[in-house]
Amino acid sequence: MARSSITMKWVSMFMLLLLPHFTLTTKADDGLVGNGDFEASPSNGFPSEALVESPTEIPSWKSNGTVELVESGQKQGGMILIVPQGRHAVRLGNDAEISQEFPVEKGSVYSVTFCAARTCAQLESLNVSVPPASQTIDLQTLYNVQGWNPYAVSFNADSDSFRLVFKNPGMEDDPTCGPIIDNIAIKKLFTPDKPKDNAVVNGDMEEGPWMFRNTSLGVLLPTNLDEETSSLPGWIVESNRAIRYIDSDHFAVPGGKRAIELLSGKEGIISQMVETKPDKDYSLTFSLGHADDKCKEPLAVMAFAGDQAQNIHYTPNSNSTFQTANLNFTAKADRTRIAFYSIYYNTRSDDMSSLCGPVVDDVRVWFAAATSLSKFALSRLSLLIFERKCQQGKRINPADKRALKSENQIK
Ligand SMILES: *[C@@H]1O[C@H](CO)[C@@H](O)[C@H](O)[C@H]1NC(C)=O
Ligand SMILES: *[C@@H]1O[C@H](CO)[C@@H](O)[C@H](O)[C@H]1NC(C)=O
Ligand SMILES: *[C@@H]1O[C@H](CO)[C@@H](O)[C@H](O)[C@H]1NC(C)=O
Ligand SMILES: *[C@@H]1O[C@H](CO)[C@@H](O)[C@H](O)[C@H]1NC(C)=O
Ligand SMILES: *[C@@H]1O[C@H](CO)[C@@H](O)[C@H](O)[C@H]1NC(C)=O
Ligand SMILES: [Ca+2]
Repeated sequence: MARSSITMKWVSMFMLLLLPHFTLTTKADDGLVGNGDFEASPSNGFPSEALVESPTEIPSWKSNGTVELVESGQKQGGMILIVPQGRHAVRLGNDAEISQEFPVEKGSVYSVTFCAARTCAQLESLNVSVPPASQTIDLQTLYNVQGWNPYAVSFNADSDSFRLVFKNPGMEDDPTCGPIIDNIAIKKLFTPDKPKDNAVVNGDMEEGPWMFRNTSLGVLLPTNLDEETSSLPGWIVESNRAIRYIDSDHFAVPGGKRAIELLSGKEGIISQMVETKPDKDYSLTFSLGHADDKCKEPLAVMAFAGDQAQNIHYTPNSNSTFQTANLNFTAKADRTRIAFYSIYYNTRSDDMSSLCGPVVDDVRVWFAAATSLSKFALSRLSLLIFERKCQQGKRINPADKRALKSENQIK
C-alpha cells in the first residue's frame, strides 16, 4: 500500500518533469489525416482528366502506380463516379497505392476510418496496412444503395510513427476499375474501465472508431479476430461480414451516442470473452432495438452466453425504439463467450437492398439478479419497519432485532 503510494508520487513527479516535453512532441490529432479528404489542391491544380504519377502530386500523400484524383460528377463509360465526400476523392489503379506517415503514441491502438467505393462489378478489395500489419477489406458486398461506405480498421502503434498505406491489390483487365477512397481519419482508442457491476468491456459501445458528423451511413466494422486491436474495444467481429457502428445523430440508439446494428443475418457476428467465475449464475442483459432507419421488420437476435443460446424478437412499441432482453447462464469457466447475430437478413423498406438489422447496446453480464433483488427488497422492508418503530418511539424487541440482523446479512 505504502509502496504503491510512493510509486504514485514518483510517477506524478515524473509526469510533471516530463510534461513540457510531452507538449513538444506533436502526435497526430483525432480526425482527418493530412489532406485525408483529398480536397487540397495539387500545386499544378486539380487534373480534370489527368493521371497523377509523380509521388508528390497529391498534397500530403505519397503514391505509387496509377493513382487518380477523381472529381464528383466525373463520368466513366456512362457511369458517374462516386465521390463520398466533398468534390474530390482518389482512385487506385491495379497494384497502386497511396501512403502517408505521421507521428503516433507508441503503445496505443489507433482506429482508421475511411470511405471506400467500388467502381465496377468486379471483385474489388482494398489492402489497408501499417506495415507489417495489414487488413484486406472486401468491397464486394454492397451494404447500401449509395455505393460507398465508411469502414474502420485498427492498428497497434509499435513505434512512434505510422506509415498508413492503402493499396489496391487487384489486377483487373480494366485498370480503371480500382476502388475510390476518401475521408481518411484516425482516432486513438482507449479501453474503457470495466464498471464494478458489469463484466463486459465497452458494453455501452460508446468507445469506437472515428465517425464523421456529416456521414449518415454509420461505420462498418469488418472482420477482426484480434481482441487487442479492435476498432470497438473489447469486442471482436468474428464473421466474414461487417457489422455497423451507428451514432445517435443519424440513428435511434438505445443509450448514449453509439450502438451497433447487426447486418447480414448469421454472417455478422460480434462477440466478447468476459471474465466469469465457474459455477456461478449470471444474467446477460442488453438493449435490443431498431435503428429508426426504415429497416423492414421483423427484427430479432440470437444471443449467446456460454452454452446458452436464445433468440429474442424485437417487439415494436410506439413509446420506445428498444426493449431490454436477458439470458441467464451458469458460467463453466473463468472466461465466457457472449455473442450476437441477427436472425433475419433485413433490408430497408424504402430501397429493398440496403442492409440493416437489429440494434444492440448496453450489454451487461452480472451475477443473476433475481435473488439479490428480492433480498434488497426484503432489507428495504425491514429498514422501513425499523424506521417506523423508531418514529413511534417503540422499543424494538430482541426478536425483531435478530430478524433485522439476519435479513441484512442475506444482502
Ligand atoms: C511501387 O510499386 C511497385 C510494384 O508494387 C514496387 O515494385 C516498387 O518498389 C514500388 N516503389 C516504391 C517507391 O515504393
Ligand atoms: C497488404 O499489404 C501489406 C503491406 O503492404 C502486405 O504485407 C500484405 O501481404 C498485403 N496483403 C494482401 C492480402 O495483399
Ligand atoms: C458537411 O458539413 C459541412 C459543414 O457543416 C458542410 O459544409 C458540408 O456540405 C457537409 N457535407 C455533406 C456531404 O453533407
Ligand atoms: C405508451 O405510453 C402510454 C402513456 O404512457 C401508455 O398508455 C401506452 O400503453 C404505451 N404504449 C405501449 C405500446 O406501451
Ligand atoms: C433470468 O432470471 C431472472 C431472475 O430469475 C428472471 O426474471 C428472468 O425472466 C430470466 N430470464 C430468462 C430469459 O429466463
Ligand atoms: Ca451506447
